[in-house]
Amino acid sequence: MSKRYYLTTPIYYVNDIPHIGTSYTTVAADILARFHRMRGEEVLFATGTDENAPKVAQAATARGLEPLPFVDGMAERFQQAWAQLNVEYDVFIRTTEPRHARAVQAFFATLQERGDIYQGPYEGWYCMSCETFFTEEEAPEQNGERRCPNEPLHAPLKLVRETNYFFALSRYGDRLREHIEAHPEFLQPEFRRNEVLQFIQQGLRDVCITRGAAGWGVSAPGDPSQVVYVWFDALINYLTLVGYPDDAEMLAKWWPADLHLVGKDIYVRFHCTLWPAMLMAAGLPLPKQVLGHGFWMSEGRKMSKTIGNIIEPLRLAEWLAELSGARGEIAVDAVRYFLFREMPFGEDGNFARQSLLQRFNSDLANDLGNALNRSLSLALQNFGGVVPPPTDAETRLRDLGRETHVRLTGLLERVDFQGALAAAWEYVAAINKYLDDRAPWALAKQGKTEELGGVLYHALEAVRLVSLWVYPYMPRAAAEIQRQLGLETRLGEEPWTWQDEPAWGYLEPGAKLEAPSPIFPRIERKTMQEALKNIDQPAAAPSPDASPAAATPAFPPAPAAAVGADPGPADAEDTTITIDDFAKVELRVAEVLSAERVPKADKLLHLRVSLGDEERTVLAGMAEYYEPEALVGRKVIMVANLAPRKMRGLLSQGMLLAAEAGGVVSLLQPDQDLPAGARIR
Ligand code: ME8
Repeated sequence: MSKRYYLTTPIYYVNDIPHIGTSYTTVAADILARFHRMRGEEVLFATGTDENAPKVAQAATARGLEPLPFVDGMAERFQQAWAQLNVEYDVFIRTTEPRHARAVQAFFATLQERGDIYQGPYEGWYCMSCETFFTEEEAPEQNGERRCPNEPLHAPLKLVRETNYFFALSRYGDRLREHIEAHPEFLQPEFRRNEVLQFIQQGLRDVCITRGAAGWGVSAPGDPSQVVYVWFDALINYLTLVGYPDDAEMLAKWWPADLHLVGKDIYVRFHCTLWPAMLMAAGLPLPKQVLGHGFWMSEGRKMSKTIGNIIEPLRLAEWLAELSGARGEIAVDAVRYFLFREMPFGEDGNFARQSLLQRFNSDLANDLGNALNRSLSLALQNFGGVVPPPTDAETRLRDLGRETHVRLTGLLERVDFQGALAAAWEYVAAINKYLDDRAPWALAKQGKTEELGGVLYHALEAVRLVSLWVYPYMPRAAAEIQRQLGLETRLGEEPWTWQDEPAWGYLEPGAKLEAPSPIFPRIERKTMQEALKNIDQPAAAPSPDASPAAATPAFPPAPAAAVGADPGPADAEDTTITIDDFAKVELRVAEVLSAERVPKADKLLHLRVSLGDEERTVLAGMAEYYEPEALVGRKVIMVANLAPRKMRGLLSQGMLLAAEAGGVVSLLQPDQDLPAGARIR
């Protein structure tokens, strides 16, 4: 019996279109599903849509539609997007399906029977965007209203007072903590597990799991006046998918799930506290692992419809295809590659188009593309387009390939997507270095045909190995590599497999090779510069291997005295400063409270910022790069001890820092939510 692997993504709210964020989790699951399938495991990869939420009904109303036709259309949109992103899930669930309503009601009834659901009066502050209740302490009143602690831009919280059903979550704190401590692999990564333990430590409150207003959603069993709270409903999808409550055999086959992949936003409260407690209450085993990943930010903020800074991966792939001339499906693969190469899975990252283009050129066109093109072209020129005969003398890439394969397997088992790609690219670099060192073009000139054949066979076989490693990330590109290696016909016979030790010598000497044609055509420098100039949103942090963008003051230009170091005319050559010089600059986190254009000044924005204990006015030359509204609420970095300067009748009391490269200007900001006024050192 083959090993089984059941993995899930969150089911997404259909009030939003699929974007980089939701695509990130879904593609992550696709990568893992492909990896496990390659290892011969029976995989169940599930995703779906969360359709019973009040905000979904609200979104339908806003479009003048009944909820059902609206969610039908949106669910289709998600399915299409995943297909276009080369995602191959096994099952898709929609929470409006009758099988799911049955599962929710059965689950609810079980908990009622077991005494963990009771009725009582409820009063709480509800954020519709998050579909979450907050206490008065979590959302203190400010200016006569309460705002969502997760995102102040969400609509003000609404007070809900009614008699509802409650789930006795408070009974499960100790058992949850014991389970988490006894199973270190259960909650990953470790730092997020600690957040969960802290959350439980504070004491868990019972959760209100129904709403009194009968309407959109699943009604409580035996009480049609109550609709089940969307989170209680949504989490149960993981059981509906595997046959709960009707198909005991299927449930026994697939439950518990091996992995729930989720973003950090729904990790602590929902997937690591509420859900495991619900399962304990129902007497069901807990999932083997819940993994919480970080967030892609856009313009330094979480991507969301409320903020209006959504990036759509398919639009991005179209843009990349247009700039490079790559086939559409290959550009999609390149975007998939980028998402997992650029940002460590557990952490947050700021999305930057510039980094995407740079990685496309350097990693895909140059490194991988070159390794394939050079080996293929030389084989074509010197061996009439067939696989040359190997020799026993060449072992370097074989040995390194085996070592890398074992390392990579371990990394993917630990869901280190970035680490696995880095390992693969170290090997790609080794292939290119091998070709440089062994200089097959020189061997050809010298007529050393046997040696030449050995070198080329070795390089081609190494590229084939890479195609297997990148297949989970870039399935179409990997297939194209294999096609050019002449393996297309053998694909059907020998599926993509991931053995414990990779076969070496798979390419058959004498088998036909295809003519090389660039899979990732290089983007011209000029095209890249033009494209970056024209983008409508500022690209942000450059990738680690890109040349660092210079930190430039946004405005006003720093008078020498303000940066502490007086360069002095004679010292023009020596631009170094001492640590004491640098210490004179007081850099602090500032929160933008308001922003507006300065009349008759095209470039200037008039900002009010908070430094925690005081407010300042800043005039920043950012009007060409940012809409004023997009800045409000942002935390930026400010030089706080700059001599004030009067401009346009206003006194500017500081300077914001921004990075600039290729005509793109991006404000610097801390990658954690720090309080306004925090010092930078
Ligand atoms: O929360 N970066 O659905 P949702 C990375 N329906 N991942 C992101 C992201 C970003 N900027 N934005 C979203 C819900 N995500 C519930 C889930 S599950 C039983 C119910 C991803 O549409 C990430 O996985 O708001 C996050 O957890 C999920 O989308 C939230 O999707």
